[in-house]
Amino acid sequence: MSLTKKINLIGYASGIGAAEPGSGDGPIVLAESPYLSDLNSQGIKLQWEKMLTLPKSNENSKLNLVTHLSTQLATTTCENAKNKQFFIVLGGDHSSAIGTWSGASHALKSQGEIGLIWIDAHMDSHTYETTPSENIHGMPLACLLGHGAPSLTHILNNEPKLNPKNVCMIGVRSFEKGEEELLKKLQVKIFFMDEVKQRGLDIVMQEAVKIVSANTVGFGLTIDLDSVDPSDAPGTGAAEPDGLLAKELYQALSKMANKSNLIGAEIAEFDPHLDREQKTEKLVSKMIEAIVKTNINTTNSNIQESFNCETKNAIV
Ligand SMILES: [Mn+2]
Repeated sequence: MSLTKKINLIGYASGIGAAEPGSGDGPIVLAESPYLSDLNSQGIKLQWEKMLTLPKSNENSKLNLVTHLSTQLATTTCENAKNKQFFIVLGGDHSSAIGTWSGASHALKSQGEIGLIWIDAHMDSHTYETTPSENIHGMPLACLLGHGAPSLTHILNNEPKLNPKNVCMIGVRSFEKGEEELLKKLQVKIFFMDEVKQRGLDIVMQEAVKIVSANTVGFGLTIDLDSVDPSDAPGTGAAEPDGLLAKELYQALSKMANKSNLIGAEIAEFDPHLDREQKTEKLVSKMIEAIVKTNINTTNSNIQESFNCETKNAIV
C-alpha cells in the first residue's frame, strides 16, 4: 500500500470545558511526541494544520471562550471537509466536538446530512438546564443536536448540525438522568458498554457504521479516551472502570477499512499530566495509525465545493 496521502492534524489546546484543565496540554504534547513522528517515518504524512489555543486574557466566560474556539475549529474542519481533506482533531476536552462536527456538517449541508459515531463512557448530552457541573465537555452532543446554549448551537449556522437518526453512541456506562432523557426522547441509538462486552466491539461498530451511513453523505468518528479502560488509558480526566480494551478499539478502528464516506476523526480528553509511562500518548498514536492506514487512499468523491466557511459572528 502506498501511503502518500496527507492527513491534517488540528490541535484543540483547551481543557476549560472540563473540571480540570489538564487536557488543554494534550495536543501540545502530541505535537512533540516521538510516537507520532514514528508514524511519519512509516510513510504516513501527518501534518499539523493548526494548533488552536485560548486567548491570553482571562476576562471572558468559559462559554464565550469555548464559543470562540469552537468557531475557529468549525471554520477549519469546514474547509477540510469542503476540500475532501481527511482531518483528525486532537483535544483538548471533548467540547472540541461542537466545533469539529459543526464545521463538517456546514461544509456538506447543501448535499445532505452527516452521521457521527460517538465512542465515550459518558453521554455528553447535558444542557445548562440539566448539568450538575456546568462543564461544557458534558454538553457537546446535545449542542450538535440543537439543544443547549444558542452560542454553541449556532456555530456557522443556526440549524441543528446532526439529525439524531444519524448518530450512534458506543461504550456508554456513566450518565445522568437529564441527558439520558434527552437522548431517549430524540431516539439516539446507544450501544451501552454491557452490550459491547456481550457482542464485541467489532460487530457493534459495523452496525454503527451502517446506521450513520444509511441516510448521510458521509460520517465522522469522535472518540473520548475515557471510553477506554483506565488500565489502558490512564491519561484522561473522567476515567470510568470497565471500559473498552485498547487492543479491541485499535482493531475495530483498523477494520473500518476504506470507508470512503468517513470524513474525519477526533480523539479527545488526552491529559498528559495524568498519563503513566506514556501509555495514553502511545495509544493515541496507535489509534491515529489505525484510522489513517485504513483511510489513506480514500476520497470523499461525491462531495463538491459549494460556499465558504467563514464565520459571520466573531466573539472575543
Ligand atoms: Mn466525551
